[in-house]
Amino acid sequence: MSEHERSSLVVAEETRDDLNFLSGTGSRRAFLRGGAAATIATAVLAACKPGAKGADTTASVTGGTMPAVIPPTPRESADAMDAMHEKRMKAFPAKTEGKGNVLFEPRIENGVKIYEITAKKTPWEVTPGVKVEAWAYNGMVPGPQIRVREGDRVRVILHNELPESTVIHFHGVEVPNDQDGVGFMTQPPVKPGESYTYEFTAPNPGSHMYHSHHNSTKQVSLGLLGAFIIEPKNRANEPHADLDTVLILNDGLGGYTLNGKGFPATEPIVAKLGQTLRIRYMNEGMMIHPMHLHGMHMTVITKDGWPLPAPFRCDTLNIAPGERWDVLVKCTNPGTWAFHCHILPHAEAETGMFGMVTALIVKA
Ligand SMILES: [Cu+2]
Repeated sequence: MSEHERSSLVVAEETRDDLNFLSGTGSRRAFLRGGAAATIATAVLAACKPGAKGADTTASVTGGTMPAVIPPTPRESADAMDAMHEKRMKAFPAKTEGKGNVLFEPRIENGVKIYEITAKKTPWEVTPGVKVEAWAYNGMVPGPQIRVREGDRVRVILHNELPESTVIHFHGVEVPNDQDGVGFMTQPPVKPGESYTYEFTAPNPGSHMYHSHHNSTKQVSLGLLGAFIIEPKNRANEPHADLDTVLILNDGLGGYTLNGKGFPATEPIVAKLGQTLRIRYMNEGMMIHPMHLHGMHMTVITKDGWPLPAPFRCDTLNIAPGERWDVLVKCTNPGTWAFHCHILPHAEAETGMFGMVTALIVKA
């Protein structure tokens, strides 16, 4: 392939790359546009082959004539595609600005844990170079991770700096009715520029969430969401875990994301051989996401914070919108293992892996 051919192909591929990245979703439109770019690339590649075999023949196209084209060989096509896959994989874990789900250290006043949360528009880098305008809690997506203990007195003060009203709902947390955060059902919406205070005693332990419950299709998918974990007062029945990871799935504005980032900007989970990892899946999106782990199995221990009477094992666990599932992984198999949503258009395209993909790295 000449330099000209190569550069034409690369330009077209970069265009498709960008489209996939921008949509982050492998959406039908992006897919079709990507396909168009690929067709152009093939045509350009072939048309630029000077003196290629058959160049003296002509083909009739819409009444005119043009030189016959010679498509790239399967090997050339495969090499071009594989180069994109390799580039994406080698970029992992890619650096991006901003990190979500950071542990929220409360201010404590008279024994009350106080969490001040400002909802505001924030530029958010989902994958390297791709920024979206997120609606974020305290400037991050997911919002800061709230972790309290059953019986703690908790106060959440919401400051609304968005151009719309909003509220905070504590998803899965069995709060008194007037603290449930549903506009016009349990409280008036919090208008732009206003603040609102929620207060309750942390009830049922488990992996829960907090998110907007006002115009939520837009507000939650733009990033107004976070983990709300209540640890049990009595830890005697808690399973042992060396590592505790929260994995929040979303499929909104930023495309398919794990903790607010798309592959290759997702964060790998790193464990030592023999360690037990607890993963808390939370789906804040609008679609199901069957999360699949290579090389090891998961033992599912809780559903929506409630311990299962009979834990079960699997390697693929479907996480539906609003659900939380806690699993344990005994890290017995060393290596870097793919860990991804198994709805394949959420994870892998012609340009390589994207979206809901990360890795579990078990270090020997
Ligand atoms: Cu998925």
